[in-house]
Amino acid sequence: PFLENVVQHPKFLAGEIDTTFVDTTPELFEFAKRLDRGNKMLSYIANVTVNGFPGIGKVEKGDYPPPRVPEAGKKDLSRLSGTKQILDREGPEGLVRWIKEQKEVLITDTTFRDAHQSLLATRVRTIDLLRAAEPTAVLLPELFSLEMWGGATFDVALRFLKEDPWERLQLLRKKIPNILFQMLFRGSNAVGYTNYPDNVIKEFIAYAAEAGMDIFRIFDSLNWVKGMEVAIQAVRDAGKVAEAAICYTGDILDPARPKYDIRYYKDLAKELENLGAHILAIKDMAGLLKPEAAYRLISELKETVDIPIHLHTHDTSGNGIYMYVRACEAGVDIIDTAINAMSGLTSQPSINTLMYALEGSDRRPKLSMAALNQISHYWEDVRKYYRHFESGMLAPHPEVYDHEMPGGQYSNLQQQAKAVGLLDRWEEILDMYKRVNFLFGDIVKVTPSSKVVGDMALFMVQNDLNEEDIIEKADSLDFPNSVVEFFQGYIGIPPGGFPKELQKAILKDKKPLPKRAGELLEPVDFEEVKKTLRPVLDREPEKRDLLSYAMYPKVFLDYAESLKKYGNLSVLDTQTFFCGMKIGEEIEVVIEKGKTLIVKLVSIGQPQKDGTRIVYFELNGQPREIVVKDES
Ligand code: 3PY
Ligand code: ZN
Repeated sequence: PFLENVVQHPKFLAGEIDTTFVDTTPELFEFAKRLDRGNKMLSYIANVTVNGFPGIGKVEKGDYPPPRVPEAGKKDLSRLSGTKQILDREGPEGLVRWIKEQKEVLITDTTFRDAHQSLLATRVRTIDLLRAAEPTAVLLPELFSLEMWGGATFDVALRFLKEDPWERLQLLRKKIPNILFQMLFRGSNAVGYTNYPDNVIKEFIAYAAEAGMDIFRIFDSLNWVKGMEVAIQAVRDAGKVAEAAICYTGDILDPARPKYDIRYYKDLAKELENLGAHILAIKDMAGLLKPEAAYRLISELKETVDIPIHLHTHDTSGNGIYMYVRACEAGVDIIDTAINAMSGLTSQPSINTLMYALEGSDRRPKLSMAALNQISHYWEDVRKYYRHFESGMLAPHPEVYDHEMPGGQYSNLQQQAKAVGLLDRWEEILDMYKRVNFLFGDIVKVTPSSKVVGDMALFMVQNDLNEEDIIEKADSLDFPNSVVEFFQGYIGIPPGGFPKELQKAILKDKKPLPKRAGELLEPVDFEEVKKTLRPVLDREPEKRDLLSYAMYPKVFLDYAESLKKYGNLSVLDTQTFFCGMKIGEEIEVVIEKGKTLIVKLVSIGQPQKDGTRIVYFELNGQPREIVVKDES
């Protein structure tokens, strides 16, 4: 009202009031902006304190000392030199030459991506990654690469963490200029769960390359090479490293599984090499590769292809280290491990353990044991902030060799089973997962094909169906959408094609796609997306916004909504982000360099008639009240 009075005053309207302060003191407006950002942050804190965090509910903050951030010394980051400089200087071919000259096995650290995707539901936030970034760059400069992006991180960052995944990539790049960055790219499904038009795949890769990505591990969830071609070519066009992956399925030691025998892998490896892959990855996403199988597979692949071989596994069975040692003996070039505190079980094997396992071997990596321990201590401390997302798996799980379900899916499907009241039939679901795999013709199971098998297994247990029923009662069954689309060919074609009779029964009057989905889908018109997003973002949309929206339209719009309501939440410490604050507690939030909010939670009022509560704060010493709706 005061301001309105001023601007309507006759003197003001007549221009007789001196308003040059508007131009001469822009900090006044900066101050207003900061207050606004402060209020938004308080709104978020008030809301999470009163209502809890989606999926975990209201939980109290743990009382932990600050994490032990390793002392990285005062290093000039721009003088660090590592594999990144080799790629930038010599290109992918030069990098490949260098890899082949190394005697030691090279190490990709997955702590920033797959490790937390597999142990903590992908929930690790940028702020915690950033604190580990500089120590990792300075103390472990001999690492081959850091897998730190892609897979499920893109979706989870936007959907649950309300963070921009592109910003994560750029911030980490600034702190780690010397180690190659690596991402997991799901072929024609990019970083999503569905097929995208080819133009989206190409634009996504080109932009990620510009934003600092170096190595793209490209896989297809059915090992369908056609589903990988567009991505491989796009990475080559961007001058980056195309790492084509074969998903390891079945068991080459088992003569009863001839579909995925050694010949299958050798032929596929050759095909990917011919297609222009710079590196071949063996992606053992469920941890099914047994030690002797690894020895045989790697030995024979080394004789089959000239490009380096990069092996990925999960330690679910507990055999990961022994398997890696055998792979090293067979001449594997690069392997994926995680920092000890984030390793083991459904995550990657521990690099700290592997260093001891390879003692006395000329393949032992060149890494500092002291540095590995220090960085592990940091993650040991930080992991506690994410305790609500732990899977609960306490011991190795060799049964994975039997059901073949990837670790990430295990806890997810359990949640799905719980949601439909089937948790007490979990053993049956596991058995059905295995049976569905054979019903579908023995297929690769990894995102998104693994979800199709999981959905079908749940559907069959829920409706008490067996294999015969599916064909006989097909007309009266309403199959899950993912299953119908799978048999239409939306995520590709499995080796040997679909079982014909089953495909007919499931599709009923629907037809299979005549061509690859990415070719058939209408290209995304990025100019149109720009028009959609302009009013939503209140600014000119950037390329990254368009790409995020193309991947996940609804998730991106919700993220934009959160940004408007609460501002940039990635700056908030992790415990407060998930648990809110305790009464009387004071925290600092650095909203940008040199700008800090000091927030104190004073008290929370009783619920009012309209279901709201007033939350009383002090913001930089000034009292503030925030009204929130109590959802309980
Ligand atoms: C992903 O696609 O996210 C995976 O990690 C598959 O193994
Ligand atoms: Zn993995």
